[in-house]
Amino acid sequence: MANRRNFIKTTAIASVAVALNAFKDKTDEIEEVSSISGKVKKPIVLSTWNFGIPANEAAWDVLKKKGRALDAVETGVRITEADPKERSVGYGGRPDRDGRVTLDACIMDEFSNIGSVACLEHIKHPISVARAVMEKTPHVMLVGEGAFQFALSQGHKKENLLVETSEKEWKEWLKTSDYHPKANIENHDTIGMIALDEHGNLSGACTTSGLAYKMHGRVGDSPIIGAGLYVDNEIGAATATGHGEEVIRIAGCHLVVELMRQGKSPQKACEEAVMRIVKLTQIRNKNLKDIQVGFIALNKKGEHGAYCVQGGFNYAKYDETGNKLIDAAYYLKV
Ligand code: SD4
Repeated sequence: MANRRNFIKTTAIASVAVALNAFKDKTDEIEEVSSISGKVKKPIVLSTWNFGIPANEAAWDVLKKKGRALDAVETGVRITEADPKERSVGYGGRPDRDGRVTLDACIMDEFSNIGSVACLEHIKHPISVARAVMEKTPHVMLVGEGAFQFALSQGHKKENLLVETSEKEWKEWLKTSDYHPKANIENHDTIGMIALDEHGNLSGACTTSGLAYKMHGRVGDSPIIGAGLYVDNEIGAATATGHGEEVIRIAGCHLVVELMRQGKSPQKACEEAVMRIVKLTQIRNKNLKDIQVGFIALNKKGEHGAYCVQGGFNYAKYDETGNKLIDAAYYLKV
């Protein structure tokens, strides 16, 4: 450790001395966290809601073969995207108020490469399109028709994603057109997945059809790096579910990761981010009962945490002890 510290200090002095010295103490802390390999719990994967269980299974198949966290999270969330019975992600997702299924997704790897798509229609696997944006374009985000054309160019097929049940429900909804997104509908929303692989690297993926009956063109937090997902391979990763507008307002997942950088545990970091939402809801004179947001987080040591505004949010954790659903602790006790 001492040698390592000396090395860091020497390097700092030799290169950008002024800038790095300002952050020297913090750098030492970060190195300590990432260098205690004996205590790191890995691999581990976390994902939101009940559908995290089968998604984690697929991710674990990659992780247990010493695969890359990036491949694990993409493989994992594709399971949910392809399932027509999951009515809030990918194929089978509920439509917007015009009856159009529009999908949002993003992905982030251990090198801080990022890719994202928003308001993408007719494509079953937005997460893989997001990955292609990351790996094959000079950009980080494509939306709407541009994202769709890019998906076709990458070999994705145009498909009808509106399943019969969703169409029936939407037609029923049109009779009142009452838009009040509720918390925890059917216990599943966005799937956000974060993983730490055998090599000690972190990645994350997040994919959703967004809030049912949203305005056409509405984009939530899920495809926005820093809001619905954030990964810093030196520190940790976080992903979110719930009312995207509230997550975007506090740049939620970036906040969770920055709180971990300041030394907070993943649990404390999630709690503090939720408290920021609670406070802003009061300042804005809105009713907290109408809001649900949940965060899950993982740090470089493989420690995890989760917290949400109100009860009902759960997440799946797969590590060497198995694949389990865990109820997240929550703020609003009434
Ligand atoms: C969104 N956060 O579009 C997503 C959807 C979700 O509960 O998780 N809904 O705002």
